[in-house]
Amino acid sequence: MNVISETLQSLKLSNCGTDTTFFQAVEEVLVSIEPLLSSYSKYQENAIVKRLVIPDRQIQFKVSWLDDKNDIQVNNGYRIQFNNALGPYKGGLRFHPSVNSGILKFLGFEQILKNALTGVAIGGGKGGSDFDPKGKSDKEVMKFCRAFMGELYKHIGATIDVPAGDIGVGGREIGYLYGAYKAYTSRYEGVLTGKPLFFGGSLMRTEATGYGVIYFASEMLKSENKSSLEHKICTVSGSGNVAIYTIEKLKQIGAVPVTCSDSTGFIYDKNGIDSELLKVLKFEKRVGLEEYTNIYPNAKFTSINEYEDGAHGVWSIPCFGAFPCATQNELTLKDATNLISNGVEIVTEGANMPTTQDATALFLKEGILFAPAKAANAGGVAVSGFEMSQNASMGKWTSLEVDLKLQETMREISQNIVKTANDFGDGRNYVMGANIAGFKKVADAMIAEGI
Ligand code: NDP
Ligand code: 2IT
Repeated sequence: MNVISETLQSLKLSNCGTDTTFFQAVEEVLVSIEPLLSSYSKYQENAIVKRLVIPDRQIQFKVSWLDDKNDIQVNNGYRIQFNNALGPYKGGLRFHPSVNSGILKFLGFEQILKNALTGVAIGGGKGGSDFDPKGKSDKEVMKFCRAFMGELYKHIGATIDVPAGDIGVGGREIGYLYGAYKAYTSRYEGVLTGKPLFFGGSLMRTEATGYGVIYFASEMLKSENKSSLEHKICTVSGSGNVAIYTIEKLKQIGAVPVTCSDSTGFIYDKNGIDSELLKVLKFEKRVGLEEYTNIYPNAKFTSINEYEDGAHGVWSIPCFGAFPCATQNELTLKDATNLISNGVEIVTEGANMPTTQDATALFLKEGILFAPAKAANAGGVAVSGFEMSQNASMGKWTSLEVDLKLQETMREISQNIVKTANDFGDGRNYVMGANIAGFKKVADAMIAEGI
């Protein structure tokens, strides 16, 4: 279809060199919404595709801060306010040396459709910095956060744009960022989510993304009349917020998660990964995964230097369910081939776009159940939306209330996707179902709001 190829062509031409992941995310969406675009002319008449792929605004700023030696350090800061048709811009902040505007555009674009699927009134955005929290003291992280917020506070607000965490940004960073926002503005409002519990955080926000991933996978298995995850061997990548609570929920429902990974390598523990130990290693000690074997000498650590060319060690372990929860493009065609030949039955994306395009295509072709990130990991931002509601009403929901609402949200997302995919002729294609359902909601709001 013309509008799809024209849009992809113009994005390719305007690519500033860092936009490969953004292009990948847009291409995946546009190709899969083709059946919707050819059924309804209103989306083309209102130029929705062209309007959706360009952010409302991209803010880039300098962050200068003093390290512990009193030397001046300088980083880049960003906030991409992508689309607010459905509500205030909403999406995480990523602190990682790989951050650039292209990565944040990919994440911001995905966030628009993900947030639409949650049913909460939130638009899409993303931000962050190339600052690396690794190896920095608490004071350095605090000083960086204060300097970063020194510019960001001018652009955000509880009804304008509400950032949260992502890679490298957890409770510690959100606490410092919130303190800085308050210092600059004198406002005590729900401007960030994922806050610590004693100043406006929601119970269950920490667990929400990982728990939601498992609720979604369980719904998917149920709607396919397949056996549940109980007693099944599962592989998980990552060892941060999303991975840890994915592992924790897998264990709660009686599955056996046998792997986790980080940027140094992966752990295989056939008795099941100890998620409590991961919390200590990653959130308190902030060390590499090899230390896991100090406590569990029978677990095996494999360094990334030992990985097969083009593959990632975790995905060589036979499993029923695979849960990529680390970062983008961490599950390649070679990994998908390994997983399929080892009998994988369900792949659920906890990270954002962890599966490469050719690997996704292979899973779909081979009939493997495949849950795309914008649906499967939407529980995190959904509970962020619940945190915004609690802040706005100055209320506090119990863990049980939040957990039940999270389960209901993941069930509704799954049912909406299956219905949409069925309406467009392929009920098992959750990628198409998620993209069409998310796109349609945002596009209809954009049309109703005019230009
Ligand atoms: P964390 O920073 O808590 O953990 C990230 C994990 O991934 C760490 O184990 C880290 O290893 C590993 N990792 C990061 N980058 C790389 C890399 N380039 N190569 C290998 N390993 C890497 O982040 P989260 O758990 O919050 O985020 C993980 C994924 O989930 C991301 O894609 C994020 O966008 C997505 N997500 C997060 C949500 C949330 O609520 N936090 C919500 C929805 C999606 P190491 O410890 O060595 O750095
Ligand atoms: O990718 C994501 O959905 C997140 N990092 C969470 C965003 C949020 O606003 O809670």
